[in-house]
Amino acid sequence: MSYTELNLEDLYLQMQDDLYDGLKEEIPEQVQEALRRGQTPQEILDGGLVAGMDIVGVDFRDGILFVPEVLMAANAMKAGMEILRPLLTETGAERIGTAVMGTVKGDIHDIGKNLVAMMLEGAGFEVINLGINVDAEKFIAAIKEHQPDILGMSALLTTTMPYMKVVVDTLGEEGMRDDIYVMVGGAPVTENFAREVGADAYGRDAAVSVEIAKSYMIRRRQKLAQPA
Ligand code: B12
Repeated sequence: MSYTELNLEDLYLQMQDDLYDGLKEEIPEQVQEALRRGQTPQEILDGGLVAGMDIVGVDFRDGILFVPEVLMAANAMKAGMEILRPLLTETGAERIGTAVMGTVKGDIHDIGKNLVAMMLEGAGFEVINLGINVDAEKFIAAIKEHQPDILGMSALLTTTMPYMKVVVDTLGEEGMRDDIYVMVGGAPVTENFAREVGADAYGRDAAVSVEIAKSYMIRRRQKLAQPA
């Protein structure tokens, strides 16, 4: 199908509808069309992909959609994100820091975490993305290996959120807590919860998370530049 005759608003509505229906072939074409019309990756995420996934989320909660349908929608979303990935990660900027990221143990949701990872890359971070279902041992091993400035943990389930505290506590036991800035996020996570588990920051969405990470790096550099 050609999307050229749809106006921009209808193109976004079509994108949301097709994401809802898990149409993995259509979404990339629509994303391309939006790009052709000069839309930015952020506008496409907000107006099409994330907006569509929000509707999926509501109907999943209300028992109208079930896991297989949501999985199809998630795959369609990922197909769209693949088109945006090079644009979100392309950066002329110098490396400003390193981040290790993962979705915590027991949790397989990775769309939001991957979005944050892509946008951090776009902002000049090197990101080591550990994927889903990551336990404390794996986080610690990656931190020892890569010596990142930032650890980012994602959780989308109320049952897996508490595992963030396990990781933070393990960092403490290993004597590594003070050397790393811990950021947490995911739909059920809140500022308060972040504080409770001993994280340094909560990222509501990808754009805010990137700002927080960047300003942390500036503070860190200023601190390192000060004479002891
Ligand atoms: C897609 C989806 C799935 C897909 C996941 C596919 C994938 N590859 O990710 C599938 C179908 C596999 C799935 C499975 C399940 N899901 Co689900 N899922 C969703 C859904 C609809 C959307 C999540 C999403 O991708 N959102 C879009 C992204 C862009 O948003 P986001 O994740 O919030 O990320 C943003 C911010 O939170 C933040 N962020 C995220 N991570 C991080 C990390 C850091 C470090 C920072 C700083 C910021 C940050 O930035 C992101 C970008 O802006 C949500 C509904 C919802 N409202 O969240 C339910 C939801 C999370 N799922 C839910 C449930 C119950 C399940 C299942 C248990 C269902 C089942 N019975 O099997 C399983 C769990 C399996 C498991 N062990 O993990 C519930 C959780 C309820 C609860 N209170 O815990 C929800 C809320 C749906 C609901 N309302 O009932 N799910």
